[in-house]
Amino acid sequence: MATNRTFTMLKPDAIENGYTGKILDMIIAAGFEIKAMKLTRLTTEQAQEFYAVHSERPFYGELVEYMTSGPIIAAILEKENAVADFRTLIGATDPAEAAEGTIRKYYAESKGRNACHGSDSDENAEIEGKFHFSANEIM
Ligand code: 3AN
Repeated sequence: MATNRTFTMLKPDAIENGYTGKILDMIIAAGFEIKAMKLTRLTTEQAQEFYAVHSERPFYGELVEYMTSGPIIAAILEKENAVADFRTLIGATDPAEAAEGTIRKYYAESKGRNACHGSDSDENAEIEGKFHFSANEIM
C-alpha cells in the first residue's frame, strides 16, 4: 500500500447510533476515496491482536470487549497525506477535546466509544489494512 492511504474502522457505537452514512459522507466530502470497505464483526482474538500495542494499558480489556460488541465497518481510504489528514478529520481521542467540525466532535460518545479509528502512521495503515483485507479486496 502506498503512503497516500490510511485505514479506518467505524466502531460499534457509530453503527449502533445510525451514524454510518453521515460519517461516510464526511469522509468522502473531505476528499478521501474508498479503496476497500466491509461490514464485519471482530472476534475477540482479532480485537486482541489489532490492539496488541495497548495490551498493557488499563483500558485494554474494556477496549477489546467494546470492539467485539457489535458490527464495525472497516475501510481503506486514499488521499494525498491520508494518515495525517484523516487524524485531523476524526479529531482527538476524547470527544470533549475534539475540534469543532470533526467526526468525533459530532458523533463520538466518550474516549472509549469514540466512533472512528484512524491509523497513526503510514506503516500502521499498511499493517492494519492488510489485517482486514486480502489483496483482491483492495482496489
Ligand atoms: P486514537 O484512536 O485516537 O489513536 P489511541 O491509539 O490512544 O487513540 O487509543 C486507541 C483506542 O483505545 C481509542 N480509539 C479508544 O477507543 C481507546 N482508548 C484510548 N484511551 C482510552 C481510555 N482512557 N479509556 C477507554 N478507552 C480508551
